Amino acid sequence: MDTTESGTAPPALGIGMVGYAFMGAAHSQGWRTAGRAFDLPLRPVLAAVAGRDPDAVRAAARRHGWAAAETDWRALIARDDVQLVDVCTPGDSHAEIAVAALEAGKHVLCEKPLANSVAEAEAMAAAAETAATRGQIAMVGFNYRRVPALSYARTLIADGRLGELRHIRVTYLQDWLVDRTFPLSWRLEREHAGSGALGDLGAHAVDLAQYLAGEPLVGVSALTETFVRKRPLLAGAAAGGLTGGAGSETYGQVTVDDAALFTGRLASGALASFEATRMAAGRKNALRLELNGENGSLAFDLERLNELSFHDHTEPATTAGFRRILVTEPDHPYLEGWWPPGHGLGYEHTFAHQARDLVLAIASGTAPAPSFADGLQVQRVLAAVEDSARNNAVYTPVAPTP
Ligand code: SOE
Repeated sequence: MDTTESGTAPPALGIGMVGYAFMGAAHSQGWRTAGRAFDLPLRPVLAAVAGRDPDAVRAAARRHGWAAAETDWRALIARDDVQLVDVCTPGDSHAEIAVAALEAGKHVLCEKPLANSVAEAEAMAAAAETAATRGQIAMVGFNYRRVPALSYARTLIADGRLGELRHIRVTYLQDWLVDRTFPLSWRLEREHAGSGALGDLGAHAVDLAQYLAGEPLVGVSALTETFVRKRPLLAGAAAGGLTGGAGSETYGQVTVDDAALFTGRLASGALASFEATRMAAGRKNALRLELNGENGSLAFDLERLNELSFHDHTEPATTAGFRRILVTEPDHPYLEGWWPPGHGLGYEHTFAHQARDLVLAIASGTAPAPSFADGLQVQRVLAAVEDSARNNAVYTPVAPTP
């Protein structure tokens, strides 16, 4: 819908997106649908997309509905019809693009993890803080906060339905790297991706744990591993996404982790455990969470994302137990924009919800969540995990006395 109930179109908010692979496609979908599903005070307009390859960026613009294509992200930022810059590039260019966009007076959405290092994330958070004094908004794209069931879980926890939290368990398992011949794409190179499963999947896990608990992690202890250390170099252009592209005969070094396992303590004293891997055969996008508190427990599985399991420990023990809440009621978060109860949402809707919330923050001038400061906090946890894994003291079992 391009008009309000009174028939006048809300003012346009021109979006310029940098990068157009998997995340670019997902963000495009979010920008295309947010203003149609939700009654927004500003109308997202897909003004221009930027990428280095002229033919590929023009094809992406056509496919995903962008009005124009640019081959230089600086030209995209400079456009008068772009008020918000959406950064969907690999992590090594997040800081440069986001800071330049903020300095040029634009609002910014940046994919997760915020950056490849704490130093970059600090610079981005500082730029966002300065820009906020000029009314600009900067948000980091932890889209899973916008799964209705997880948003609703946050409300239940904030309302005290779990009581004092004791445990948070998060596993995020994928399997697209099980195949040893999967080529050495940018996601496997530290200089481009910052880290491996840790930054790619562990960042979501950490953000969700902190978001749901409403408090930060204050300490971690970790193990990381790279199971396949050499992979074929890409024969041609990367296919983008998780499909790799053709590999050559020559092999190169994998410079990131394949898996990260860590424990953590939250500010309140609750204990958390995390597992992130792209090597769990059969697990496609298995982001699973469980939280246990004094008064109850909540569990969630991204592969069944319309559902939330809830156990209310204050109910009589004879009838208490985990029950399934179908999070598709009009009163559940974000559901007012979509289908009747039971008709279900999917992965792509989280990007429409993210776009909606960002537009609302811009229109009302309120601080966004997750902010760049939140992204920096996650980055600090990721760095602490890497430090811990590097320095980990390994205690061997005490040998039984004969
Ligand atoms: C790849 O592992 C990936 O696309 C992540 O980069 C995304 O953040 C996650 O949503 C799905 O998996």
